[in-house]
Amino acid sequence: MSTQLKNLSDFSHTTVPSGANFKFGIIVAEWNAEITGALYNGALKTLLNNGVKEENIISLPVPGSFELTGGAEILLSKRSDLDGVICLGCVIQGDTKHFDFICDAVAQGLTNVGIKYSKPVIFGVLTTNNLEQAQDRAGGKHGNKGDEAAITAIKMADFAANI
Ligand code: DLZ
Repeated sequence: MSTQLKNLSDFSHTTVPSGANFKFGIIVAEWNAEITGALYNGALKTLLNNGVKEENIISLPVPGSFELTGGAEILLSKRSDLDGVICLGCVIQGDTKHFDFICDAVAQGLTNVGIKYSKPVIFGVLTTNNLEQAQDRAGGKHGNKGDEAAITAIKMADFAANI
């Protein structure tokens, strides 16, 4: 798909606004921790490199990707000062239907939370057939989905601020 054309960490084709005035939450799923840890490192570094102040970032773990929706909902209900939430996870296809249920639920759930709060809730979730595909997108040959999620959060927070 598109990762053959675009590296997830290459933003040379686009203008990224400053994140200096924004506050973000980062919620990280603990399942597939090697991958989600790499996504988190990428997202954090990218926020900081684009002007977001360290004290304006709150980072929280949840057990698995399924819990990202609840985590985002709880965080935004308690922290109305946040401009958006970056949700990071990795769901790897197994032998059961779990993959489909989790992916569908998280995609729909995060969409709903974003609409409810009128704030960017970013889907930084890798949904891959195997571990290698995840590694390729967590700092490997296709870049880092965490970087992409952080840039998307800044862009959407800027979008909201300029309405
Ligand atoms: C149960 C489960 C499975 C099988 N696979 C994954 C996965 O690949 N990635 C992930 O983030 N979480 C997985 N989980 C855990 C669920 O997200 C969730 O934490 C549990 O079903 C408990 O609600």
